[in-house]
Amino acid sequence: MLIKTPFSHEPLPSEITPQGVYLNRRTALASLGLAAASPLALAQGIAGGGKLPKLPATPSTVAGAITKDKATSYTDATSYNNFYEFGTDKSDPASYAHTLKTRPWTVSVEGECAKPMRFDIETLLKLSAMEERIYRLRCVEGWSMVIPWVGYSLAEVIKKVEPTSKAKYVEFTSLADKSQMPGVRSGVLDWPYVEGLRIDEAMHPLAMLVFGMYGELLPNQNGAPLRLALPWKYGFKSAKSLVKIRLVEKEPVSSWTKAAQQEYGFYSNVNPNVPHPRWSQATERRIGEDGLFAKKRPTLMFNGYGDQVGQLYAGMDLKKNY
Ligand SMILES: Nc1nc2c(c(=O)[nH]1)N[C@H]1C(S)=C(S)[C@@H](COP(=O)(O)O)O[C@H]1N2
Ligand SMILES: [Mo]
Repeated sequence: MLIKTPFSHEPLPSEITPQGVYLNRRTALASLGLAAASPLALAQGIAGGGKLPKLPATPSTVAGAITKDKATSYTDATSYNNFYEFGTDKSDPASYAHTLKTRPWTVSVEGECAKPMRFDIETLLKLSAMEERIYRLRCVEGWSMVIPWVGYSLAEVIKKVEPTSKAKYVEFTSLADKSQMPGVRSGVLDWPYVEGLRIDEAMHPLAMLVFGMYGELLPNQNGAPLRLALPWKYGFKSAKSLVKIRLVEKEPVSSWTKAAQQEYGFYSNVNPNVPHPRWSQATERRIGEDGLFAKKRPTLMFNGYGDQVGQLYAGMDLKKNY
């Protein structure tokens, strides 16, 4: 005898949607999804990769958060990367970062604070409303990009743990796992990758904790599942694949400062007037504009964010504090 169970896979008549209605709903959803993905980049005719889950966001209202510069293509932004944990060639992160496991993932926020916490990545994704911001990114090597990031101000997370009066600086640590990151077996840097900010820099609304780009979750090569974006500093300050945020009393020593102290100062603000010891910082090459007739662009003080962040450095000698 054949007994019909409630778990039968045969659909109930009420579950069957007429095909026309179904197709209409699909096209409606598709356009909705597109609109929700990256309104700012799409307004410039620039699409995301379309392979990663969408991360909807609303355009940021933070002053200076949306540059009018045209965003770099998704292909360029995801194939020309610095992420030494996966190798030192620009193409290495795109080739090898697929081995990075971004779930489960926790970030501990600790040190000089009343309420140290371990945040699960899913909790961080819901901690504050997702904003889309278009930031310029200036690499110390002399190239730049323009990236539509998705995330929110780093201050949102720091506030949660209630920093004490001893919290003068913030230290950021990236994952360093040899089994997932082939570059960590090499000695190019002293792993894990560590960076630091003064607390007021970290609390500045433009200092961003990033979970996505181009309206989608971050690709691994760009620092999934979360990284920093500090648009007025050289790119290396924006540490990727963060596992620890530590509030500290003394100025942290970054991996780059350890590697070459004369070349990488603590502040590392973009400054066309302070050359790197081995090259000028006066101009830059915008990735995607590198045709035969492409002109180099002049590099701007604080990467063009001086109106917003200049006050943080009032009275400081920026040649000494490079
Ligand atoms: N953990 C880690 N973070 C890192 C790096 C790195 O090698 N390891 N490279 C930095 C440098 S030099 C730059 S220019 C930016 C590049 O970010 P993008 O690949 O998303 O453009 O990431 C920064 N963050
Ligand atoms: Mo960089």
